[in-house]
Amino acid sequence: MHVDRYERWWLTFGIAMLIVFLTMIGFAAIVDNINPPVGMKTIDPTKVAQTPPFDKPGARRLPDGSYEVYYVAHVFAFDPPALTIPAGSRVTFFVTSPDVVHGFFIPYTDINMMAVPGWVSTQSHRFDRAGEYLLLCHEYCGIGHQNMFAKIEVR
Ligand SMILES: [Cu+2]
Repeated sequence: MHVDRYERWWLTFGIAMLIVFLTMIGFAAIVDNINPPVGMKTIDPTKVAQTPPFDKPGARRLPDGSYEVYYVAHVFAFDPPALTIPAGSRVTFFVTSPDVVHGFFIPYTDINMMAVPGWVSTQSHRFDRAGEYLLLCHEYCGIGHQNMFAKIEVR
């Protein structure tokens, strides 16, 4: 079978790029420990309001001084709408949604998640800097999306 010289170059280039990208993904997965979420908790989205601990959203202080915060993201608000935590606290956020997909983003932190019906998303952050943080929905969720935010006060 005859393969044109330029076609052979492009084939070689394409296969080389594929190897480069797969190597980069493998490197990120192993060295930087970047992996797709596994073992995520599930929840019945029609029963979020009756399912502990999402039946009483808010913060719980753990014996080691860290916090667990349970948030329900729904059209078009976060529950709880306001939260106060002491500076220096490590906070683990648990988020779910009873209706549509929402975003869960706190600027100037590493908290950036999706609130997906049926799933519980989790991420942790240590709030060393005191101040008022904004919690935003950054996933278009409907006509009131631009009003969907909450406040976290760290003091
Ligand atoms: Cu939204």
